[in-house]
Amino acid sequence: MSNSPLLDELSLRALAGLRQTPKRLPSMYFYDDEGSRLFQRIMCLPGYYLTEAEREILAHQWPKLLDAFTPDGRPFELIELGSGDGSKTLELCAAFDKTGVDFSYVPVDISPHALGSLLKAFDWRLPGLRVQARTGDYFSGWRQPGNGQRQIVMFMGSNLGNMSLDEARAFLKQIRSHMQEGDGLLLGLDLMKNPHTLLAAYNDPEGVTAAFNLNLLRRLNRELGMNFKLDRFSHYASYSPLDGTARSFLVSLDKQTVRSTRVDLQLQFEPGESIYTEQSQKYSPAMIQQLAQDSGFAPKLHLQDGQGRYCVSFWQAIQRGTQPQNDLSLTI
Ligand code: AVJ
Repeated sequence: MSNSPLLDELSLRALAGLRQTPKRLPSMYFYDDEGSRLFQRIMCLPGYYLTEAEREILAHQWPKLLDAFTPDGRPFELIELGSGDGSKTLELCAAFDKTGVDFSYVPVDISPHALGSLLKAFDWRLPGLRVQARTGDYFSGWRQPGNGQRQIVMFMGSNLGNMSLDEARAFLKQIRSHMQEGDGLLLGLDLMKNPHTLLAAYNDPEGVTAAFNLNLLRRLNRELGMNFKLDRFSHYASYSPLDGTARSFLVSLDKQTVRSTRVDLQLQFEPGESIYTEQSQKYSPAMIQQLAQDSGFAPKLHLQDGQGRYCVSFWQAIQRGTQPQNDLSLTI
């Protein structure tokens, strides 16, 4: 029962998290096949407004984005980190494409399966668009576009929210380090709002989010040889208006011991003890401004949906060491 040298990096991170106090799991661990299917269902839930709000912003306000991406009509490259199957970006690319602007699309994702579907859908709908899919790590294959094209990096779907503010800052700085001055970054970010609305998004009456959370235990049982009893844990979501953080937990309903047959791991749970499984950060306009400033960007556009629930924020990479031109204070 020693630690298998064959464990992949994600399993090792899961294992390390379970050994911490309090116990936790990396949010990437959600997305096995079943978890990805459950997340697709979450995006269709009436209470999970994020997907619909982001779609609305892109569908209604894309001309402002295009103008910010290429004020002079120069060709640009749109690189999307974590594109998935690209279904959310297809409409945006179709709208851009119709104007005749010259751009190419570079989706980057860890799932070759998702990128395969993406290529098919784009080829069907936008056969003239240059699409260059890249599988794997966000940063290892990064290259500059040819002949001085501006690069626009997209990180949508409130995915940044899974990171703590410190982690987000470090990640944004890493993105910045690959960009040239004047390049752009487009982020989809969820905004602070009525805590009841927020809680409902992470605690649906249909129980899909609970199933998504509990699927982590099923995965641990399968991949790490654990013996979690799924009915002895409960999904619990919380939101703190103080720091804008939604958190999800799996709470042990009894005193229990969980073991692995594959790795050296034995977990004790007291009644009410939890595994912290996810954070989903919500931002205020001031926090967004600060994040941009701390990571080498100047915010240029702040687009919200009609109900002010969600924002798509466009930042420009500024010269390192300069103070940003604070354009946003006027528009926020
Ligand atoms: C994919 C990280 C944006 O945090 O809102 C949805 C994942 N978790 N319901 C989010 C999620 C529970 C989602 N993100």
